[in-house]
Amino acid sequence: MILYLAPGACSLADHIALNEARLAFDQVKVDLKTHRTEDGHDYAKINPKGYVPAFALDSGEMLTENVAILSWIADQSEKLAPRGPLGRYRLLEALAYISTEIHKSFRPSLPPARPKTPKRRQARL
Ligand SMILES: N[C@@H](CCC(=O)N[C@@H](CS)C(=O)NCC(=O)O)C(=O)O
Repeated sequence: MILYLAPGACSLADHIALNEARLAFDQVKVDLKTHRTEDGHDYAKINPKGYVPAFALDSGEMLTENVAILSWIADQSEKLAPRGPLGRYRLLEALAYISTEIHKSFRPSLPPARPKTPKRRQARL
């Protein structure tokens, strides 16, 4: 498994959860400004959404979105998955709250996925 991450980004949550679940994984840093991986690959080909995290499973399938990746990790570990009939929904409740209500307040400090104005248009302004 490979976690694509960036220092100081929300991929830290997946990094912590993988360690808490004691799962073995490789990590590849992504430069969010150049959109290249530390090993020189074009990140757009790995995750066309352009942001981290992305998580490559051993099957070769790619998972994106923190809610999905963190849910997958929780499913691998009894320690992380809440129990009981509402356990799965409590997990989704917490992940949705963090992802939508808390994470959005950190977004302005991160570089945008793509320039807000197309480059050609910017040159004319
Ligand atoms: N919807 C995504 C958002 C991920 C996200 O916003 N990642 C930020 C880091 S915390 C990022 O990569 N920003 C750089 C960019 O958008 O190019 C998720 O919840 O996983």
